[in-house]
Amino acid sequence: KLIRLAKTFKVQKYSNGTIKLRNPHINFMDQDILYHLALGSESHDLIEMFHDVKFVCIGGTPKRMEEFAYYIMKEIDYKIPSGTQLLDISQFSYRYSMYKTGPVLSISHGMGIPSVSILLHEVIKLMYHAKVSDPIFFRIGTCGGIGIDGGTVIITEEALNSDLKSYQELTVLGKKVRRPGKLDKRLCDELLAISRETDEPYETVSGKTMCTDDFYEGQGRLDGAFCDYSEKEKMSYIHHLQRTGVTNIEMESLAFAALTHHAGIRAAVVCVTLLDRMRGDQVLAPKEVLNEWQRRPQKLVARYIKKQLGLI
Ligand code: R2B
Ligand code: URA
Repeated sequence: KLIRLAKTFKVQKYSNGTIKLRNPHINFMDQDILYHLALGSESHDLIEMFHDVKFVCIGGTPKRMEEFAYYIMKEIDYKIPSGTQLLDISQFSYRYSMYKTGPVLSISHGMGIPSVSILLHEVIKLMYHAKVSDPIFFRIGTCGGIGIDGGTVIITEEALNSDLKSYQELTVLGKKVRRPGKLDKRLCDELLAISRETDEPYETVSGKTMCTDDFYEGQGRLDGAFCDYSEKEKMSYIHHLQRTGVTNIEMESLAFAALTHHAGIRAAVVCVTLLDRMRGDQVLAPKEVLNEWQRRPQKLVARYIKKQLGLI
């Protein structure tokens, strides 16, 4: 079985680290339009534009990912001509935003599994068309903590669905297909080790992340438009999650883990908690505090990238 697994894993990449698409149809197409990125394999020279990418960082909002692009630009000392700005490469898709800062792509993914799945299909194909070698993917995001203070950074060990199973189940041609919500263990450990090198006034931990299809009832909140359970029932559910080893809840990690794993791409999910779900449901921290918290996953990933580039 191990040999079979190893073989399956091997076929996902060529020996130079470029991605081997698990789709025989793409090669027979005249052109592949990456519709939601506003890019195409014939309309754009994707190799020229993207072949030097090493890190793909995705996160929920266009604004946060624009800020990350400028932040990483400063951190890796990447220069653009003075008086110029970074360009939103996907601006005419009116769906996602994408910025390129040297070897780092910074892309917004919207909210929820459908949105991040569409993006990942196209970004994985982009890596293939551009002949990118061994890219590493990060999701830098936000989440709710389970018995964990707001402002804590959590690195996902594995992503679980709402039934606490470690796979994503999707329906393909009317049949159920399961893909494991696996993330790169070594990358998770490296990120944890890096977090311990600095003396930040907040904790960075790792744990299991439950990924849901809804922010309100799907995460057991009492403050949605609908709620058919009591506070006691909610709390007993949250305690059950904690006993199962769930440290946080968000809405994209499962598809992110399943699709990158299926493509043979090393990947990590780094999220900051906006609140402790043991204590409440509403996100109450002031805007400035939330903004500072949201920079914490970015800091950790930037430090990893700088190390990989030999800058520190
Ligand atoms: C975290 O925050 C969003 C919901 O507020 C969702 O995209 C997620 O995973
Ligand atoms: N994102 C989520 O999905 N849930 C939270 O509680 C906070 C952010």
